[in-house]
Amino acid sequence: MGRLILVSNRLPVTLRRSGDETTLVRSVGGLVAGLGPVHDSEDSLWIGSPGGEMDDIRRKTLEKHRLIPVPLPREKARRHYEGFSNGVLWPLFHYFLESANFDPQDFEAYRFVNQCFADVIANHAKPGDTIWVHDYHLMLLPSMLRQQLPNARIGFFLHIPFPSSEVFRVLPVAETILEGLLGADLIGVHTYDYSRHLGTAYRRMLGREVDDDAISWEGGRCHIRVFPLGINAAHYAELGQSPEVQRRLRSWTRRVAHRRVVLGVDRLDYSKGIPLRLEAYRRLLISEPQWRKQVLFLQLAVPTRSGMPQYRRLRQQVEQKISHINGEFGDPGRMPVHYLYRSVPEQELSALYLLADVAMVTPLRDGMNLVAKEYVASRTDNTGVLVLSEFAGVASELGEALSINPWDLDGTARTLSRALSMDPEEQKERMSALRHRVLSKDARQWSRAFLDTLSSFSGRSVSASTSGSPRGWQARLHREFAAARRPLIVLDYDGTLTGFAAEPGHAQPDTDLLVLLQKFSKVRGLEVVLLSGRDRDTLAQWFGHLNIHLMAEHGFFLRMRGKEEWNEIASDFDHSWLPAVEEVMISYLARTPGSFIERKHSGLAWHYRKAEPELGRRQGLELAHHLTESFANRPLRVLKGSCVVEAHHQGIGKGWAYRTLLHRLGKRDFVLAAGDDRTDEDMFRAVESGVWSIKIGAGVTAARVRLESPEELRTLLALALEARSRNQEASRTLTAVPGPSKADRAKSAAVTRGSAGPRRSRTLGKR
Ligand code: ADQ
Repeated sequence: MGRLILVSNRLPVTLRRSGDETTLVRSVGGLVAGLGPVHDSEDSLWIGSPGGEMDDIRRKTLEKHRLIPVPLPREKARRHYEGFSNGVLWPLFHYFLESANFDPQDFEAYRFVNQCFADVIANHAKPGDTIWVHDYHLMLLPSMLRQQLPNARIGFFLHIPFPSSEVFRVLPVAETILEGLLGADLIGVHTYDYSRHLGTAYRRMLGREVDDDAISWEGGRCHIRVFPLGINAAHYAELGQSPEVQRRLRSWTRRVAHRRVVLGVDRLDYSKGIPLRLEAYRRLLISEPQWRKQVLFLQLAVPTRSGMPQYRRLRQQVEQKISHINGEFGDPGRMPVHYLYRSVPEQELSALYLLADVAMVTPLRDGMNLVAKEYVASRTDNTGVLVLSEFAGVASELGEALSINPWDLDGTARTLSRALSMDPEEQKERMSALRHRVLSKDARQWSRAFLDTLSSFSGRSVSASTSGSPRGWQARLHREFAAARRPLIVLDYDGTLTGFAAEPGHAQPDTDLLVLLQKFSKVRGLEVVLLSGRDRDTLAQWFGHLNIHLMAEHGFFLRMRGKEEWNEIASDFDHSWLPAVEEVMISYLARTPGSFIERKHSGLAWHYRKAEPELGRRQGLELAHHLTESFANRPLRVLKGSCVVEAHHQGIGKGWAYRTLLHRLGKRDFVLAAGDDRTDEDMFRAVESGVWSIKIGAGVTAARVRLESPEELRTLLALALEARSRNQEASRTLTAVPGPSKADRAKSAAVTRGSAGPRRSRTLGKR
């Protein structure tokens, strides 16, 4: 078993030096709350920046706690943290578009810092280790790590929301960020919404197919899964009973003097919605004056990112708001808002959770929000009311809370009034249901679920197409083809046997190719199939004279070798969606000069090879997305190929065609299947292990091996043919050699026992 390497931007501690002594203080925040228990109980290392000067003493203190610092130059670290991470990604991912200020130099620093992390991790990682990267500060790291450690097990967890792709695409480097994450075997997020948004971004912005919540890429498969973070609920429940917490609770109870307590606990961040929460409270005090003397609003705010101007402004705004409310409704000695701007020890926090009749967790956006869960876990007597923003990730788990929209100030005020007046029976009913949920999933289970899922995915992720020396596999393929008795070769045409022409009609086969196919068609025992997306007439016109099988429209039609007629492989398909899809394609035709529609029996294809490349690419992504979403309930499949978007009957595809073909032709002892685009991926996924599936060109693939161009494939095929002729030549020579003596025969049988027939012939023939 390898170790777990946790990676986050900051180490979970701050170093304090007094005299000769260096001590560690654990930082506050959701990430530390979630991962702290994992680090405490696992054989793990935690790698992150120390957030200050480093020297030997500090380094050694950290190492004692299995903490490894990543040293960063100060200015780069600032640009990475304040510039890009918290000046762009944080606001954008929380839907504060106008607060995101993109500066290319900040992004360069972001890239630089991610690379520093990759280098330190690569120095510490050993084979078998699991690397678990956390959060938005390190979104390029998975792919950087994958380059340095191709076989590593890499997970990534995003603690903040992943926004709608409409918001995400505002980011000038959005595509780079998406590519950066692909190096992970598994990406975890808190909610289904975030996973859907991420999948849509891959589909729309990179044109990646996301199937089974996974994205295939050149080096493997990257899965997206939902893991809502839990807290150590049992700990909060126990903590509340401790004498220290009870003492603090008594002291607070005296101070609040019979008033009802409404509690807010947050990092002082604009995403947490503190000013709007205070305004909603103010409106309650205006509309229902009876609460003015009966309620205390206690806002606990922990300082955060205080070097950044937005955060300094927020602090001022919150403090002004509080003094207004206190000025408006307070009496000396009885203020309606009590404000604490500091981090408090967990015993204090626990006492406040026990004190509060109502907890207001009202962020404008929040990835999850652990305060809501901590409050619920603390309320062991099932009293108390949670008022919860519908824009917190945790809202999808805590349905029994009173839900609010934080922008609806009067609505929030009314809900707060309802919370303050809720009878104990209803409180109990809601709180016990909430507690049940929060207690059932804690931080340990969360990390276990993530790590178990990660280990089930990795290992399978590294595509065979990247392994082994090219020479090695080609020689093996040739040997196997030469020895096979019933081989099968399935070839796509455009992009596989020939390059692309601007007009599909101009891509006629050249003489060399026809001669090559002719030679193949004469090989005894061999079945050759041309499986193309093209229509029947074109294939018949170009290849009809050859003694090979033809499959048109991705296998919808089959023309067996030596026959004139085409057969429709399946005829009971629902065609009714065709006109509606055609209408959508026509609208894209009008908007994309140079594009055109190809009408086939099995579906429609919109080609944009001749369009302006960038426009064509964007329109292609959009059309594919449009069709996928709008026709989700119809029996059609949308595929993005190379400069083409196709819609055809569900179930039809080259994978299905391949299986049908095998069924008709019977078992084969050698199969080569070559193709270049997404439509061929269907076939690559359908083939059995042992089949030589060959991807032509760059890009996503499930194929076993890769060649760069149609020319390389033609060379491979020509050499395969030669190898087979040599082999047959050798067998003939063998038959012509005068029979060996009885003693020789016995000797050679002993040498070659167990090896395949033709191979034995060649060995003997050479002698
Ligand atoms: P945060 O934005 O930090 O986390 P949250 O999940 O609420 O938000 O965690 C805050 C943590 O800080 C809680 O454990 C809380 O107890 C503690 N805390 C807050 N104020 C404090 C104070 N004054 N003194 C001491 N402790 C205090 C990010 C995302 C969240 C996501 C987490 C975890 O923004 O949406 O839930 O990561 O993934």
